[in-house]
Amino acid sequence: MAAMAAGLRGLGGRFRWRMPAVAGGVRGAAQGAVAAQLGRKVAVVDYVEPSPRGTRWGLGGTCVNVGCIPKKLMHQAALLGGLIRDAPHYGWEVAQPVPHDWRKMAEAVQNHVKSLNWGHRVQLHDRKVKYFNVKAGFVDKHTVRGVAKGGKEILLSADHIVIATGGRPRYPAHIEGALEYGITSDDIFWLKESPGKTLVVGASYVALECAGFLTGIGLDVTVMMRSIPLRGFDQQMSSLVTEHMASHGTRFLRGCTPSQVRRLLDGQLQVTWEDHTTGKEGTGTFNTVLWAVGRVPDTRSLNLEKAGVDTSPNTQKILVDSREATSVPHIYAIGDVVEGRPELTPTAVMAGRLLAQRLFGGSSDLMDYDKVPTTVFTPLEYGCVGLSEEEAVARHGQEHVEVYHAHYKPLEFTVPGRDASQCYVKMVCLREPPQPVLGLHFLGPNAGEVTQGFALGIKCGASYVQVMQTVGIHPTCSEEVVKLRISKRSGLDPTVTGC
Ligand code: FAD
Ligand code: NA7
Repeated sequence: MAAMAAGLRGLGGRFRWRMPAVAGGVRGAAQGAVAAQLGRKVAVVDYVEPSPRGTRWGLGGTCVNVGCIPKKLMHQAALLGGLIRDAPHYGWEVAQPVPHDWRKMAEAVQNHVKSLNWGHRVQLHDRKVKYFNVKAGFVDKHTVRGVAKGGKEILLSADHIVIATGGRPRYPAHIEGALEYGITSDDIFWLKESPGKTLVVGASYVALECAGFLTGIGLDVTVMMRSIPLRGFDQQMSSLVTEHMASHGTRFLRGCTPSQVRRLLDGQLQVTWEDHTTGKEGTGTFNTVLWAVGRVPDTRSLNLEKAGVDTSPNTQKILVDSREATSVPHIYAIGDVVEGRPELTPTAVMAGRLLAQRLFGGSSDLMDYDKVPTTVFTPLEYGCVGLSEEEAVARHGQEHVEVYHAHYKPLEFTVPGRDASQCYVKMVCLREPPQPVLGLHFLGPNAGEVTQGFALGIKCGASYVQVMQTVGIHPTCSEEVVKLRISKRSGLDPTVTGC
């Protein structure tokens, strides 16, 4: 949690802080830092409860320690494997196969994360934000108790409080052996030894990204998917993502759910599952079982009821209004802990910054959660902004939606003869001229970079006509977007034959 403080006095062996505001989690810290820049005294309260496997980490929250940063670096390690395989075609004399050393990769990634932990501390110090490494819970509407690892307590009181305590991976507690033998994304990036042959359970963002980089560094990886891949994303794109992964070595067990995990005498994990298509039971042995079956909001120790903060009965996430205010007007919540918000770092950061500016900077600007771009960092990256084709049709009706699309071959794939079957782009537009763009979906190399650029135009209300008036950069994959001439309705073949 982070706090904006206005004075400090001792209180019977404890410290009591009196502040204009208290915020929680690392986005609370960022928000606190902005508030500090706006002339407020700020303290940040952040505490990491070790994972059930005992993994712990430093300041910076999920993104820095067990999310975006280590994930993207391990994704990069996997991409490098592909480039090494391409290299001989470009004249590099690289003896194949090149072995991968998990220990070296993990150590390098972990060292970078530790440097970021330190950077966060320095930044808070430089901005005169007081940091407390304590677990926070409400005492009442204006007071938070923080308990340090050794049991020492502090009390923080404030006029405004911001909760940004994020979420943690969910364990399927009903599955025998799940908690005892499985790990989650809270552990994978901090393993000292290679996870070896891995079963990833789940088929969303975290599951496919982890399965992707583990396969990419040469491990035997199986994804157990109970229904569809990437729920909530465009389903045509999601199918192409898994098709690409399957053609590059990731195994998929579709329509299956695990029922038991046992440790065998040789240390391997035996997993039993139900195959809902055949009605039969299946078993397999793995070195590691990675649960990626969703995340739960981290509100366990907050004692929200003592402050009167309402949560959703279904998700236990905190309910807020458009100003990020909870049911208690001076208590705010931002980031993953909030109901209905995208679970993404930049939205949490921006929501926090805008909140600080509204509270202390005289601003009235609200966070706009519409047309937030994102990218799934699977081996072939999938970037998107705006509506999926399904959402567009549901909102506007099939008759009013025009979808332009193309299969394309990245130039860099040609020399090594890489298969580009899944490189695909589609733009979902309203049919009525000038055909405003409702959504852009891009599957291919550097999708994050491509999507970020187009997100600006789409956020500003760009139309299909304007995108077609945009001059491409040749030869890039991005230019495929400004060359989209074939609509699905036309029935023409969307295969682009090359530059
Ligand atoms: P968090 O970053 O989770 O921070 C909450 C902090 O509060 C934590 O440090 C926690 O320990 C602390 N805390 C909790 N309870 C208490 C308490 N009672 N007292 C004190 N402190 C407490 N997003 C992207 O945008 N791009 C990506 O590529 C991406 N990749 C991801 C990959 C993975 C594997 C995962 C798991 C997530 C990924 N995300 C990604 C999502 C992103 O990490 C989150 O959306 C983001 O971290 C949310 O920020 P937050 O501040 O809401 O919460
Ligand atoms: P998500 O997006 O909530 O996805 C959870 C996945 O796990 C999804 O594929 C589920 O399938 C599957 N699931 C859930 N419960 C089970 C059980 N019991 N057995 C098998 N499979 C299951 O969570 P993520 O962790 O991937 O991502 C959360 C956010 O973190 C994401 O938005 C990123 O921004 C970062 P379903 O589709 O429900 O059938």
